[in-house]
Amino acid sequence: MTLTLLVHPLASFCHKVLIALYENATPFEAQIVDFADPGSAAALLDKWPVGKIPVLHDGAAGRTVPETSIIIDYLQQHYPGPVRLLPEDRDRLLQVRLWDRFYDLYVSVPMQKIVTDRIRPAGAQDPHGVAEARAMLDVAYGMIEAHMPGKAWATGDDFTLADCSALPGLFFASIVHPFADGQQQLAAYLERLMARPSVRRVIREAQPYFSMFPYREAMPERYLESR
Ligand SMILES: N[C@@H](CCC(=O)N[C@@H](CS)C(=O)NCC(=O)O)C(=O)O
Repeated sequence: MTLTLLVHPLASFCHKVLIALYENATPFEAQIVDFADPGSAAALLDKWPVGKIPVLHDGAAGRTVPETSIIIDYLQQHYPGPVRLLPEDRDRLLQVRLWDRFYDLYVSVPMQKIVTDRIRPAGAQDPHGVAEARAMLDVAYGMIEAHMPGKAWATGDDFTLADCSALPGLFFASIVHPFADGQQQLAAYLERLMARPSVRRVIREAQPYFSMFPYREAMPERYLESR
C-alpha cells in the first residue's frame, strides 16, 4: 500500500482527512497512533516532531505530509478522485481555503480547548481559556448561521475541503457547546454533513472509542446509534 495515514479513529483532525480519503475511495493503510504507548508516540515524533495527527506517508514518493489541509491538497494533486475538494477556479478556491481555516481555527481549536481542559490534571484547569473558547464558538456559530442560507455545503453547491474541516469541529462542538435553539441553518448543515456516506463511515469507526471522549455523558443517544 502506497499511502499510510498515522491516525486515531476518535481524533477530530483525523476525521477531516478520513472524510477526504473516503470521498474519493482513495486506498490507504491506517496506522493507529497510541499516545500512551512510547513506541507508537516515538514513531509519530520521528515523522513530525510537533506530535500532531494525522500524518500521511507516501511510500511511493518517499514523502511525509503533515497538517490536514496540506494532506488533502497533496491527495488532490497526486491521488485525485471524482470529488474535487479544492476547486480549480482561483476565486472559489479562496473561499474554500477561507472556510477551511475558519472551521479549523474558530470551531475545532476552541472545541479542543473545552474538551482537553476536562482531562487536565487536578488544579491545572484553565477556566478563563475555556470561557474564551466558548465565546469564540458563539461567534463562529453566529457567523455560520448567517453564512449558510442558500448553500448546501460550506461554500456553495459543491462538497469541498471546507466541509471536511467543518464536520469534525461541528460534531464535537455541538456536544460540548450546544447550538442555540434558533440556529436552524447551523443545525441543518450539521445534519447534511452527518448524512454524507464518508461522514457516516468516519463516525461509525469512531463509535467504539466514544467511551474515551471526555464529554461522553453529553453525547446525544443518536450519535451512538449504528450508522
Ligand atoms: N493543525 C493540525 C492539528 C492537528 C491536531 O490538533 N491533532 C490532534 C488530534 S485531533 C493531536 O494530534 N493531538 C495530540 C496532542 O496534541 O498531543 C492539523 O490540521 O493537522
